[in-house]
Amino acid sequence: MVTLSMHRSLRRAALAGALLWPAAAAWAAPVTLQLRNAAGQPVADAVVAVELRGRPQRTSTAKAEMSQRDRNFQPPVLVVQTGTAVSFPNFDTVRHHVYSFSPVKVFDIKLYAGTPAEPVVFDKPGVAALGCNIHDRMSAHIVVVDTPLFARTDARGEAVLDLPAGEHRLLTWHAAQKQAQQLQAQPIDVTASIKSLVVTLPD
Ligand SMILES: [Cu+2]
Repeated sequence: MVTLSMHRSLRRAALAGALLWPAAAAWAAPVTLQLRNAAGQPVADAVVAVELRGRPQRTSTAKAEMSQRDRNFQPPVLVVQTGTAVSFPNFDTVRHHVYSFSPVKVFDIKLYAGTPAEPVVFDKPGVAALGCNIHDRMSAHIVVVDTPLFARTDARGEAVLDLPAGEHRLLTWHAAQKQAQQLQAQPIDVTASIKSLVVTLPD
């Protein structure tokens, strides 16, 4: 027997389901991506990003930080969505002069202490190599992707992304690859039941 209150809650659930349907169509589940080089070894500090078919996604609100501490960039690799405003706080007592000559974003923050007032907006996808005019050995990369689905691999070469089932475009980047300023694309097929995927990185 269906009581009135059951009826109501069923109707509410149906209504909520209907409202949520567009999100449900892209129903996502966590998938562990295990990045390996050609020799089968795990690759740490690599970037993985997944573009859903034909849907480049930019942001106008995301913020991120590439800090300087102990005369090093932290993190060594920062991955952000296209449109992200990146600030460059300096936690050292010395001044830094951070720059990029990479076509994806050419910029130059002249000698500064503390946090420069204006963040740098990374408005094109690609890879920016950073340096410091004062400290030659300081280097880092900012990897910019047209998707909110991105991560950096941990010490075991793994990263977890919430992925909907389907055929997607997987983008990867790591510091040792031959084409230093280009993400590499390969197709991936995510099935509904998949929990992990081994990804072999191109050279
Ligand atoms: Cu410096």
